[in-house]
Amino acid sequence: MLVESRNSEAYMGYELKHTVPHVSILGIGGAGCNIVSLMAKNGSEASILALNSDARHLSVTKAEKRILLGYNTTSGLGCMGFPERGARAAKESVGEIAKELFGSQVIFIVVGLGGGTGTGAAPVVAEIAKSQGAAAIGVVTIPFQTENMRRAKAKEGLEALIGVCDAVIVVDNGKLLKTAGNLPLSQSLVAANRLIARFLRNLSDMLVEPCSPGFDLSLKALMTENGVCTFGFGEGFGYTKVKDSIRNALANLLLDVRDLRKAEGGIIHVEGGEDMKAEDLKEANKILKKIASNARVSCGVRLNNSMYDSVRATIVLAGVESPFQEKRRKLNLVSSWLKRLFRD
Ligand SMILES: Nc1nc2c(ncn2[C@@H]2O[C@H](COP(=O)(O)OP(=O)(O)OP(=O)(O)O)[C@@H](O)[C@H]2O)c(=O)[nH]1
Ligand SMILES: [Mg+2]
Repeated sequence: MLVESRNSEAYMGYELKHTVPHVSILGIGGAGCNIVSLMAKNGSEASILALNSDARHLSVTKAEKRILLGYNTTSGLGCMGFPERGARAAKESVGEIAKELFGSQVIFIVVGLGGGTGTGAAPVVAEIAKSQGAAAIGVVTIPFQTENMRRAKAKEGLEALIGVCDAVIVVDNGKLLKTAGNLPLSQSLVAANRLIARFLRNLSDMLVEPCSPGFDLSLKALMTENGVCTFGFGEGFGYTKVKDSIRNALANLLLDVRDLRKAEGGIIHVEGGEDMKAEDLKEANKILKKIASNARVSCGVRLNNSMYDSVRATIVLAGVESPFQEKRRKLNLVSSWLKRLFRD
């Protein structure tokens, strides 16, 4: 009897280990590396990797594993704004990238669109992730309004990524900087990067440590079915804390969304103390359902004993359309640009 129960314990341990997905978070290019640097050694279960064709920048990036992309293509000097070079550099390093990604089930690809390395390499890396059977989720910023030339490149890069990834979470750098607060420029970019790092940490923790029954499955379904996504954070205090945190998160979405009613899916993740009530969460669901009326909405909760009379909400909206990027079915989206890259 004892032997039998020991065996089933061991079996359960095996089962649990194999039902929790292994998550990798990859930063590519300057912005991607800056963001993942803030995540390395923060206690996250996810593997943190940094990829760049710029050797100097990579040398100051913090990550568990750093890969210099395409030395023969770029001599370690970066791609100087040319995505074609970024794609070539990534293809040169396919073997090393594939080896590092092996065994990951969910791969977040973090990139500032508009430059050479990240914009060009991200779709190639996403292809590698998909060929290994992983879910590939892009997490990208779009350039500031002032970066005129880069915005066109970013649009093409985004189309290419949508064509390969299961979902792409899009953040407008202009909105991100506003949300980060009124700080001197050097500090505000770091604060903005912290917001993305915090979001990634939340998201990967939600996948690894499910916070409500079935929530991880809804999260996976949402992340892998619905083209362009975006997110927002909100806080609330006192009697109306949950309601206010949802409203604030929706008011602070990090991408302009054309019509919230057209969103296909929504996730509310609420973190708060023991004073949170089940009624509050029903209310949260109702609010989001009212605003994004066509969305399938799921709600997850995390108890944080150090919080009282306040909550923090994260909202992810999936299948949205923004003025930057029209919504189109992703199967039709393998753009000519991507095909060109892969023909090279
Ligand atoms: N949020 C955020 N955006 C950044 C940061 N650095 C750059 N960006 C944005 O990302 C875009 C691409 O810049 P990089 O990431 O430096 O470009 P890259 O991928 O390294 O490409 P090359 O340097 O041309 O090889 C820029 O046009 C900015 O809009 C950063 O630290 N944080
Ligand atoms: Mg660079």
